[in-house]
Amino acid sequence: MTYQNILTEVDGKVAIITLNRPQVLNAIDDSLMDELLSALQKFDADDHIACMIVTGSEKAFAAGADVSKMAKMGFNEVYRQELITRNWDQIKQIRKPIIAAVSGFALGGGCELAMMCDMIMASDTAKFSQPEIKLGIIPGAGGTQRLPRAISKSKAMDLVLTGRMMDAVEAERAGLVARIFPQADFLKQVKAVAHEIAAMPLLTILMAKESINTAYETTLSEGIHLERRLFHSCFGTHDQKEGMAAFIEKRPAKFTNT
Ligand code: CO8
Repeated sequence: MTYQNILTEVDGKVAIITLNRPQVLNAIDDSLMDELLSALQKFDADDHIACMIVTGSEKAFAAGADVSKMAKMGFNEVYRQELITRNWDQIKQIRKPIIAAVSGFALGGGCELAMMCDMIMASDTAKFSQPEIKLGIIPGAGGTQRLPRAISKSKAMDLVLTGRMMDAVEAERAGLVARIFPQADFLKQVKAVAHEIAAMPLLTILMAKESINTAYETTLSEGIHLERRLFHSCFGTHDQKEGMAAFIEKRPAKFTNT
């Protein structure tokens, strides 16, 4: 697939997908989402890749859904054709970790896209908001569901009902953002984290992601049951033997993803 709205790059075991609609601050439309999903699926199936980064420009991760396209839409077509959000749920099927590297604006659908990734790394310029209410709509790609889980009901209400922006420090304090890096070497720092993850045993990476994400979908006892089963499954991998032998022999582990 030739991409018009994203750029892709591979750096060792890390794939970087850059949203690329600079003229509209990476506003998200269906074709951008089609391409993003296609690239994520391609890297997920690629045995040479272990971790993915989704990023935007220095000014904007993504300034939300494309308002000029949405402004022309009516209830009949958006509802009947599942416009705007039709393929978002498929991102959940990606099994390898995805880091959202957010610099500048992550607004509306941009904030929701970042929250669909497995963790958010922010530059010190990042700004998050769900400004939909100012346009007469509510968040439509998980904002009202993932924000309360990430940052509490009270803070989610504050953001969704006022549409105000939250800076990187507030977002990190609230639990939305994992780490903040200075803008000057932001992507370099996020790539270093991605390489650190990618050096871990792949089967174990996949099991850890699956187990953590299950915490959002199920009861505590069912989640703990799944975790126990996956934990036991780790003992069937070569990399568990290697990781523990390397620890005992005081040498670096050589993982083979088996
Ligand atoms: N859609 C379309 N065009 C946009 C968008 C957008 N979301 N955001 C910015 N642009 C365009 C501007 O219209 C402008 O175009 P032009 O140069 O032709 O006038 C260009 O990008 C640059 O923007 P600004 O001149 O406004 O730049 P500023 O630095 O002055 O301001 C802001 C930056 C604060 C980000 C401002 O552009 C802004 O407020 N943007 C809109 C933010 C917004 O309301 N986002 C929420 C959209 S609704 C939504 O996301 C619903 C999600 C539903 C589910 C998810 C589906 C994908």
